[in-house]
Order: sequence, then structure tokens, then C-alpha cells
Amino acid sequence: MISAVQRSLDSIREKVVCGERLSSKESESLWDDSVDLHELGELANLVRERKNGDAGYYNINTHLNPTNVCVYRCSFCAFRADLRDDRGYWMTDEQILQRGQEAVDAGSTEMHIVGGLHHQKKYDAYLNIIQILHETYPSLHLKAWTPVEINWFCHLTKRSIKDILSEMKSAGLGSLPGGGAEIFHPEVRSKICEHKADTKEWFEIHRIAHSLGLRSNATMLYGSLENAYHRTDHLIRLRDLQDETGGFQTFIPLAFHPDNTRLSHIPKPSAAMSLRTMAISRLVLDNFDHMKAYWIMLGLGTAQTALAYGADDIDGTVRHELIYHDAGAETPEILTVDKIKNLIREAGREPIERDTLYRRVDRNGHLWESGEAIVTA
Ligand code: V47
Repeated sequence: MISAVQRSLDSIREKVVCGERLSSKESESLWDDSVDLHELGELANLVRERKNGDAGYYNINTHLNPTNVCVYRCSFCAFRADLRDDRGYWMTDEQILQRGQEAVDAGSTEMHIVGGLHHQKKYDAYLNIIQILHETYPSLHLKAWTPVEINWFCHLTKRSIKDILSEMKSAGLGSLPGGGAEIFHPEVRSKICEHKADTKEWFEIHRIAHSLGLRSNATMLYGSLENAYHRTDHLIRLRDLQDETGGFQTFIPLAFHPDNTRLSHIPKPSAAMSLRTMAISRLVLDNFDHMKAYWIMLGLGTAQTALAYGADDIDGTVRHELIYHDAGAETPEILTVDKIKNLIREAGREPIERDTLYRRVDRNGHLWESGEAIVTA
């Protein structure tokens, strides 16, 4: 006899094959353990190959966390420090510029900049980071500040989101990373990060960023206190904004790392859960072009496997990552370009270097879009 779950999966399969959108109820049903993971993966792979063929994207990038001192105390965060903590730091301009130089020397096209909300630093100190990096290294794309930071800058200056984002853009901000999303549903958000930018503010900041021509990413922190209903709600909210603006580039499911956090009693999500999350995200977010398997958090093996479960991007070479390594990530802190290309090839995909905006980079100084060189160095 065919079970109800199998019947529902059969009708979902038909919809995916025809390119039809899944309802919220159908999406939620996919989290049930009885839904075969590999069948889900096969469906997600169909969508992935439809959108991105065999591409396995990566970039050459660097992280910069200018401070770990933070006014907030999110229960999942191992990176933050108190103002008077010995671990607390704020990077000087010289240290920041040195990171920029290191990034450029390593061939990076992108610097990913996020950090804490320092009790004593004014908005100008954050603006200055973008200004000095952009003036000194104009070729580096600065993907910086989550809505949590932008919301904090508005609070400090009493200025509007549009004003702050416009000023940051003029100073050299290139796009927004996907962080600060955690879980949007208030039942969970109120428990894991109750004081920082709320869901409405997170969406409003991305909406305004998109209206100013800034692209952005989106994330979901899974494996803490949420359940299938909350994860589905999270994805559907993102799909709705993407329908409205089209400004999101990639979705990055982030596996919770519990070490050194106030949620250290919760086990880390399994590889099977990570693959299921990737596959369901690919199926629900039908209007997102890209899905990123962030190797730093997933581990190299799961990130490679995720390239057959919906993901088309593995993130970058990454140097100076602190947020997940403070929370117990066991991955290396950097991958060479050869290593990352091999990982992608081993997974049966074609390694393609991209810039932050998903334009192909070739090392002869060209950026490619739709098969045509659009920038020549
Ligand atoms: O919002 C913090 C997460 C995010 C932990 O846009 C944790 O390309 C798991 O958003 N376990 C920030 N997750 C990082 C981020 C990101 C990362 C890579 C690429 C991009 C992109 C964005 O990290 C936070 C939070 O959800 N996080 N602590 C932890 N213990």
C-alpha cells in the first residue's frame, strides 16, 4: 500500500518536474524523516541543474571581523565578547589595511565584513572601515554589515535605513551578506536573539538595500531550538520578499555549532539534516538563483555532497574566519584554490570562479556574464 507521505511526495515530484511552486504545507511535509533523503536530493538536483547546470561556484575571499565586542548576547554565538573581556578587540586602521593588502596579494575579489556592535564605537568608526578599505583597495568588493549592524547604525545616528545604506554605498559598500537572519519566527527568535533587529527590520533593510541597487544574501541558522514549521515559515518569508524585489543572490543554510555557546547542550545537526535542509531550501526557494554550501560550517565532505543536493556554490577560499571556529568548527581556516577546485571536481561538478555578483572571473583579468566579457582589467 502507498503511504500518505509517499503519495504527497509523488505529487510534489510532479510539481517540481513541471516547475510549479510548492505550497507552505507541501514544503513543511518534506521535513518529515519518513521522506526519503535521497529522493529529496534527486529532486533538488533537478532544480539545481536546471538553474546552474554543472557549475560548482567558488570565489577567492577574505573575512574581516573588525570587533568581537557586542552589546547583544545571542545564545548561539561563541564569538562575542563583553566590553571588559580579555578576549575583546577592536581592530586599528593599520590592522584593517594590512588585511586588505593580504587579501589583494592573495588574489581575493571579495572581503566579507561582519562583527559585533561595540558599546563605545560610533557609526563613523564603522563607516571609516568601508572608506579606508575602498579608497586603498578599490578592486575588492566589500560585502559588509548584516541588518543587525545597519539597524544599530540607525539607532546610533537616529537616521533612516535609506540614509545609512546610501552613505555606506557611496563610501564603497558593494553588497550585504546574509547574516542576522537566524530564525524569523518570533517563537524562536525571542529565545535565541531577543534584543537585536527583529524580523520586520531584517526584511525592511534588505528591501531598501535592493531598492538602492545593492544585492544581498540570506541565511537560516538551523539546528538550535526551531522545528519544521519554523524553518518552513523562514523560507516562505524569504521567497515572498524575493518575489517582490528579486534582490537576493544566494541562500546559505547555516548549521548550528554549539561549542562555547549558551546552547552547548544541543548536539550539532547531522550531515543528513544538513543535506535535507539544503535540498528543501532548493525546492522551496524557487526564485533564488543560487544555494551555497558553506564548507566552513558543513565540513568539506558534507559541502561536497551538498553539490548533489541542491547547492551550486561552496563559498570561497576564506581566510581569517572566526565566528564558527570560536564555536567549534573543525574545518581548516583556509583552502587553497587548487584544493577547492579539486573538491568541486571530485563531486562531479565544474569549478567556476565567480565574483560576489556571480560573474565569472578568469585570471586574465576578465569578468564574464552570459558568455560575454563585461569587464577587462
Ligand atoms: O547571523 C553565529 C551565524 C551568521 C553561530 O552572505 C552561527 O555569503 C552556527 O551570515 N553556529 C553570520 N552559526 C555569518 C553569515 C554568513 C556566512 C558565510 C557567508 C555569508 C554570505 C554569510 O553566522 C550569524 C549566525 O546566523 N552564527 N554563531 C554558531 N555558533
